[in-house]
Amino acid sequence: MLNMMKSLKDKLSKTKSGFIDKIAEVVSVRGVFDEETYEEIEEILIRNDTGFEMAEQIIERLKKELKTDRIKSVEVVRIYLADVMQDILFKDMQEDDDFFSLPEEIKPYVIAFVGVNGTGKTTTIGKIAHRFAKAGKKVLIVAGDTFRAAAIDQVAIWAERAGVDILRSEPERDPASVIYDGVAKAVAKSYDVVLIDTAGRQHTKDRLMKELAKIDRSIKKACPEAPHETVLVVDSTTGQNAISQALHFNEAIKLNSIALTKFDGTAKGGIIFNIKQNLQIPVRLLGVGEGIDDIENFHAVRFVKAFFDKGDTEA
Ligand SMILES: Nc1nc2c(ncn2[C@@H]2O[C@H](COP(=O)(O)OP(=O)(O)OP(=O)(O)O)[C@@H](O)[C@H]2O)c(=O)[nH]1
Ligand SMILES: [Mg+2]
Repeated sequence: MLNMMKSLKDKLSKTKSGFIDKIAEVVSVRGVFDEETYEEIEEILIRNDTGFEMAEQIIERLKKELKTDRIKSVEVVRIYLADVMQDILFKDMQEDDDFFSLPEEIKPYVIAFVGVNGTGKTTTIGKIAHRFAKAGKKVLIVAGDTFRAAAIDQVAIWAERAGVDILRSEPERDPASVIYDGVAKAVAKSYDVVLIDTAGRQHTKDRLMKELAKIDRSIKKACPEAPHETVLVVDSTTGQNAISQALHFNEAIKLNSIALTKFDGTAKGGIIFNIKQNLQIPVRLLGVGEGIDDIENFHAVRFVKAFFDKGDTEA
């Protein structure tokens, strides 16, 4: 656990320097907590994709907290800000939420991955497959991105790395029918988990959104209660657009959770607060690198700790 904490902290270092360190800088340069300082902090929050309303909410709470105390050091602000943000993220959330712990009675547990182009769907599936395989689960990846031959090869490489089975087809077959075959196979052969890869698609393209609804129907034909989880994979560097992606995808196929990828590469961590403010869909996974182990359950407390910790002490 300590090791994991440390690595998460390291991986968030870029995000921190674009966000928390800037706030600390403002506070130490200005030295006082006047309106202007608060405005500058608010601006940093907004620039980091927190969203206007969320930034206002954070500032308001910070003002309230700080007023009672009148302490004006950077360290104290760091602590208060961490508290306020943790509170906001933690609200209505189960801290022990574990994506990788599946209900025993559901077999196969079918998880579909959707999202716009290049967000990290295939990579995320590879990482998740590896986790489940390590836990002794019988995993089937379904190569439902039949659009490009290269996409099928890419997901096949991940299946091999993770040591799990894959159902693949010839390129350009109808994705809904390939996915039907995959889920039907998993039902027949008693797989524990099915991970369905889908082609990246723009949320504004009606035809592609309809295709997603068709995919959903064909999954249900093979397994009526499935998909048990539909994950929207969002690139954390996308900014505000993430919200509109989620709303559009959620209309085509009911989303259960969000995997926020490339969190290691963004200097703008605020999107996580923005999602909390604007969507009813929880972030359950964080992608923090390109390697097979670079995936984490999202825990508000751990996340905020990693985010705010100064680096020299163990979180
Ligand atoms: N740094 C970093 N890179 C990531 C992460 N997740 C994915 N990537 C990279 O993002 C790029 C796109 O990843 P893919 O998994 O191919 O994305 P995709 O959503 O399947 O793409 P399409 O199928 O084309 O829509 C690859 O270069 C991945 O290595 C992450 O958490 N961190
Ligand atoms: Mg892909």
